[in-house]
Amino acid sequence: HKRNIHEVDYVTGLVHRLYHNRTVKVLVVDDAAFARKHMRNLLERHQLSVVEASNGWQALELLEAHPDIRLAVIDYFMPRMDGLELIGRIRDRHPPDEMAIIGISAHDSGSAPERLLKGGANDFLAKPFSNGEFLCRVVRNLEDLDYLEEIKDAAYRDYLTGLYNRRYFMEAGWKLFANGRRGNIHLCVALIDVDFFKSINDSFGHDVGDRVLSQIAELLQLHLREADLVARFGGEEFCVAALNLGDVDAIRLFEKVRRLIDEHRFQVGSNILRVAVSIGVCTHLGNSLEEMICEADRSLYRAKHKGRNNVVV
Ligand code: GH3
Ligand code: MG
Ligand code: MG
Ligand code: MG
Repeated sequence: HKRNIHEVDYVTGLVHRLYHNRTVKVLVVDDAAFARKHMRNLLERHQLSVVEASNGWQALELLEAHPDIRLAVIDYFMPRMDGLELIGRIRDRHPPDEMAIIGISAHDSGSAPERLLKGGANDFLAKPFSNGEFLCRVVRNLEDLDYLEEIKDAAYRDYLTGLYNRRYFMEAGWKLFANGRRGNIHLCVALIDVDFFKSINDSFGHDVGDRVLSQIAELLQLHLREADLVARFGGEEFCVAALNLGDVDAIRLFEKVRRLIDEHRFQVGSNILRVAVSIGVCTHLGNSLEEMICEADRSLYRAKHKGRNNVVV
């Protein structure tokens, strides 16, 4: 049994490396109870957490109840709703870079592999499969999701502050704007620029400046709502798309943000610094997101000219 032990070590090692301290949930969908049990045993032996469905409807319910399911292993031949139809329904809500699907069917099931893959499965496994191949495919598909997440983070996040970057802001903000146009949400856009930031760099060094920017990012994230979109737009400039605030509430919110930063003591090493920001806000939905940002920028310009450390709408 040496080979088996090696397989187990390989997979356990990968699962451990990928998911130490996290449980990863796998959905197993098969109308045959013995097949579900077999897959559950294999997955649980490697610290993966398993939810089981014996048909498509149950699978869809479980996906609603467990939004953290990362991978679904789905049998092709099932009564009423087959694996192909189920995959189609899952893909309406869960793209393949967020949830992986492995389709399975008997090795002699004709075009099933091709249909499952075209229908949205990330991978295919023919029955009967060895324990080793099953586990390797599970782990490889989970690993690919992790790689994609890393790549997306690198593309969409700012390295220094961990906030979203301008690219993400424009993509996600565009969707918010479209929602605003449909009347589903109210959107306002604010640009926040640090006052006299160059002098912080000049007096204390670039490193200290970096730490101040990171702390401002933390303050923004802490005090804006989760649904609000916060991004680092450029050097010492941040952009916020805030949802569902009336004009008065928007002014109040950004006035609060301004005051918060003004009153905050930024501790960097042995230095304790005070920093202020100017904020320009656009509270009415323009013709485009870009137009709203321009409007916020004009307000920001006025805020600077009025003497900085203030909010202009
Ligand atoms: P104002 O009140 O008019 O906004 O003055 P300011 O000094 O903040 O504006 P200015 O545009 O003249 O300078 C911005 C400075 O921000 C210059 C640049 O070196 C600094 N900066 C941009 N990105 C970074 C960064 O990532 N880290 C650090 N430490 N400084 C940065
Ligand atoms: Mg079946
Ligand atoms: Mg500035
Ligand atoms: Mg600036």
